Amino acid sequence: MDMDLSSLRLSFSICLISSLILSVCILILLHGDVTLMKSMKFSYRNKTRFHFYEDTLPARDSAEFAQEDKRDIESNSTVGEYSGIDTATYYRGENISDDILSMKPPTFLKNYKNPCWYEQIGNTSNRTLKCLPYFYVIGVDKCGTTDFWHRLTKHPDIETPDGVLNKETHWWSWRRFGFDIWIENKPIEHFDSYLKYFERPAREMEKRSQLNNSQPCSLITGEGSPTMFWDFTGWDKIPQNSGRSAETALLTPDCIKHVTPQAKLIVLFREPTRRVYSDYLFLDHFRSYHNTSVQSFHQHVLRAIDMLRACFSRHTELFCLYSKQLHMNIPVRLVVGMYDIFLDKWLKVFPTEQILIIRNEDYSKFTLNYLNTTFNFLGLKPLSQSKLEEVEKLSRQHETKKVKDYGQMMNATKAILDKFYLPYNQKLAKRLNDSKYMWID
Ligand SMILES: *[C@@H]1O[C@H](CO)[C@@H](O)[C@H](O)[C@H]1NC(C)=O
Ligand SMILES: *[C@@H]1O[C@H](CO)[C@@H](O)[C@H](O)[C@H]1NC(C)=O
Ligand SMILES: *[C@@H]1O[C@H](CO)[C@@H](O)[C@H](O)[C@H]1NC(C)=O
Ligand SMILES: *[C@@H]1O[C@H](CO)[C@@H](O)[C@H](O)[C@H]1NC(C)=O
Ligand SMILES: *[C@@H]1O[C@H](CO)[C@@H](O)[C@H](O)[C@H]1NC(C)=O
Ligand SMILES: *[C@@H]1O[C@H](CO)[C@@H](O)[C@H](O)[C@H]1NC(C)=O
Ligand SMILES: *[C@@H]1O[C@H](CO)[C@@H](O)[C@H](O)[C@H]1NC(C)=O
Ligand SMILES: *[C@@H]1O[C@H](CO)[C@@H](O)[C@H](O)[C@H]1NC(C)=O
Ligand SMILES: *[C@@H]1O[C@H](CO)[C@@H](O)[C@H](O)[C@H]1NC(C)=O
Ligand SMILES: CC(=O)N[C@H]1CO[C@H](CO)[C@@H](O)[C@@H]1O
Repeated sequence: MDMDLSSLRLSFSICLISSLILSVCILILLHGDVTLMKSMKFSYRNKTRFHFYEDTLPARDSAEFAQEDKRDIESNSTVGEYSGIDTATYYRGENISDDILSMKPPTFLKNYKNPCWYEQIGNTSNRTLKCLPYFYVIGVDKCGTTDFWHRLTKHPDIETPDGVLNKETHWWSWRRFGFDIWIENKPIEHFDSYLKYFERPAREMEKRSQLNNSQPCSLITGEGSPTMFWDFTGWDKIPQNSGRSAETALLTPDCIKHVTPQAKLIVLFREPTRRVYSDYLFLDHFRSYHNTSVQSFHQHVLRAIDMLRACFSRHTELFCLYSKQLHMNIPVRLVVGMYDIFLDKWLKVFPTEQILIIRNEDYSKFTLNYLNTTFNFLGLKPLSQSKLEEVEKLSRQHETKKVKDYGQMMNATKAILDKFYLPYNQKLAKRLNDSKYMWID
């Protein structure tokens, strides 16, 4: 057990290095954007934002695509532009979150399994292949997503994105709103910056497609930002939510469904009391003070529960769970383990066939089977038994010795947390019709 809880120090080092590299990349990207912004502002005012290729025929070869593109330019076609809606929808180059729900969704090329389209460069016949994720590992933090991702992406038909650990962008939950961990006012990352995470996979797909253009390209890409599942604290920055309450708000699932209706989602859950302790120890790395102990955990759990109760007494449950202010101040991320509440939001938008739910405890025990299940879920070709075993034997990722360093949480803390999570676990077990989500095994 505690599979994502050993060798965390190593992971921290990797994280640190990745963060450094990421920062440099962001700087480079931002710098690169300066020129883009100027020309894009022009386009934006003229309401000729992206050009999306409208593909209506089955797999065609590149020469035909080029022909079609030329025709579109010559006829001044507006086919595939973002948004027919008059309100400003795509604030490229401005420090305002993009209005995803007003964008005209891209029309995807039929000869790529992954959602991809051609974007025209300026008014030339040059174009680049742009891609969005075919799948998302949406969460949850400290439920073993890094290990899962590491093994999953050993499949030869999966290309990893750029981003932290070649896994996380945190764009849907954080970066599109200018958020980061405990930060709420970074410069906004725009949709085109998000697409940059998938530039390399897109190039690989194009290469593979050109090698064998009689076959639809079977390469896919995805991302695994564990905050996606639960962090809806940017909800009030979504323009369609003005005048809406937290209960009726449109959230990340709605936005993803809007741009990629066929997206496949994978979520890993773990017994929430163990998860939140692991989370607390993990977050020590990001705090300005390092005062972490089983005692501080106990005190902080009590305070977190008080803060939640105080909020619930004044506001609705969802309002509190989506409150940026609460997330900025609460000393323990208790909210993350209230799985049922967030799962409800995803299931309201996506059909169950598009969501794969895995318990971390089961994945740890039957890694090979769950990987095989996931490959099937993603419509990937099955791997041979020997290849599966090879992937299974890879060393555990993101395990941490932290619990060993700090010791198990106190029994009193565990009792409080178990009691706190019980009703949410019950609801989850009922929703999924499976008592294993009570975590009494
Ligand atoms: C394309 O649009 C420009 C500017 O709106 C216009 O001057 C030109 O005639 C159009 N070309 C075609 C082929 O419609
Ligand atoms: C396309 O761009 C070139 C160079 O930027 C410019 O000279 C030309 O007029 C543009 N064509 C149209 C149709 O806008
Ligand atoms: C089109 O792309 C090629 C290769 O990236 C580049 O060399 C060329 O200058 C581009 N042409 C225009 C008109 O942008
Ligand atoms: C824009 O970005 C800066 C950080 O560079 C941030 O402080 C600011 O609050 C952001 N938002 C607006 C609307 O300016
Ligand atoms: C193209 O795909 C077909 C069918 O999967 C395969 O038989 C052929 O070897 C592939 N060609 C290349 C160059 O990969
Ligand atoms: C550190 O923890 C101890 C014991 O839990 C507490 O008394 C102290 O105030 C804490 N310091 C900070 C800066 O949180
Ligand atoms: C993996 O899934 C495939 C397709 O359902 C199945 O045929 C195969 O037996 C599975 N392999 C293992 C090791 O479970
Ligand atoms: C904590 O609980 C465990 C298992 O329930 C028990 O074995 C242990 O003695 C308890 N520790 C204390 C200090 O009560
Ligand atoms: C729930 O699961 C039980 C046992 O697996 C099954 O008999 C029952 O029909 C299921 N109910 C629903 C609503 O799916
Ligand atoms: C505000 C802006 O950039 N307007 C431009 C829109 O496009 C026309 C013709 O392409 C330009 O003349 C305008 O300057």
